[in-house]
Amino acid sequence: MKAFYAEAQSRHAPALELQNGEMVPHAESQARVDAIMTALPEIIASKDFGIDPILAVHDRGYVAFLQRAHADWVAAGRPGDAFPYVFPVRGRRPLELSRIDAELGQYAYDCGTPVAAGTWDAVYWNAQTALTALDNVMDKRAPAFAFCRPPGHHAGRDYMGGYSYLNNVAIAAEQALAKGAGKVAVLDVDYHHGNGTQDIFYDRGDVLTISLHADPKTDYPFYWGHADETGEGAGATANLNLPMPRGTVWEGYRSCLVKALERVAAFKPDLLIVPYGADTYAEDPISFFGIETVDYTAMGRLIAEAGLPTLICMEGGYAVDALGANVRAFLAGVDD
Ligand code: SP5
Ligand code: ZN
Repeated sequence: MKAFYAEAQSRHAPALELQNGEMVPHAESQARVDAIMTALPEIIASKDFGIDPILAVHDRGYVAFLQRAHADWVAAGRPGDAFPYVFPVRGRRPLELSRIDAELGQYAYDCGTPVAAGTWDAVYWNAQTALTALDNVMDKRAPAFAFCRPPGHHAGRDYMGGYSYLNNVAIAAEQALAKGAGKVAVLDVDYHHGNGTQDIFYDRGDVLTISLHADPKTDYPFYWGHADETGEGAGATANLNLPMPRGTVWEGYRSCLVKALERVAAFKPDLLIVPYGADTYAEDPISFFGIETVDYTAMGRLIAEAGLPTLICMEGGYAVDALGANVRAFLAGVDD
């Protein structure tokens, strides 16, 4: 399968994140890149589609903030990466905010998603990677792998969180519609709920969003991903959440995936986008499912049986030692 990446994506290298009360080394590390690279036969460099496809999804003010946040942080005399510490829980109404801390809180929802020196360059090219892989899928009608990194599925129209800054999957979905696809389905198989993608398309009938994930009653991101979130307006019924308990192994996961694929088939999309996270893996250090490496091949195969043009975008997966094997196993299943 063709795989796409842009070198600039490696410029995002945050040092630390806040996890359960401690500043710890950032789980979304360059070591993940090295691990996945070894699993991919040939990497094709991404093309530049410009800023417009990004602005078709994301708020202009948010994008401008991402571009200057780290410079503003440095100008304020701060060390390291730009971190929020105060959040507008009473509502994010438009305010003329100038202090970097106020803006960080306005645009972030957690303390795991710092803005580092190279973050903007990295996420700009990350989106280009998704767009290049999409171009390949639409052109060749063969599946493609966008080696997106950092992840994207937690990022909303105007917010960052969950290691995500720009929503690569949403940018690709919107571009596919602009290029003539009538309907797009997103099938998110990362361990965590794809809250950003859900929010972006919540009132849309042309994009079906499905997420299989750990129950938000016990797991991040807590405030989204519950089964009663089904969409609204034109998108009523076009969102499906399939939360599963901690400890879920392939057998239980598989029956949820079959349900999800039935919904995809009924929707009759022109394109399927799969945000793939290897953090469902049994040994993942921050997650609690029991999927094994061989199961990823079965997962990929089931998804391929949908018989749709398919774009796979990388999301999470933090067991670095097994990450290459897990990605390879999944892609092998899709390619079978
Ligand atoms: C893309 C993606 O996978 N983002 C995940 C972001 C999760 N951030 C919070 C994780 C908290 C995990 N706490 C469990 C610690 C176990 N020692
Ligand atoms: Zn995840």
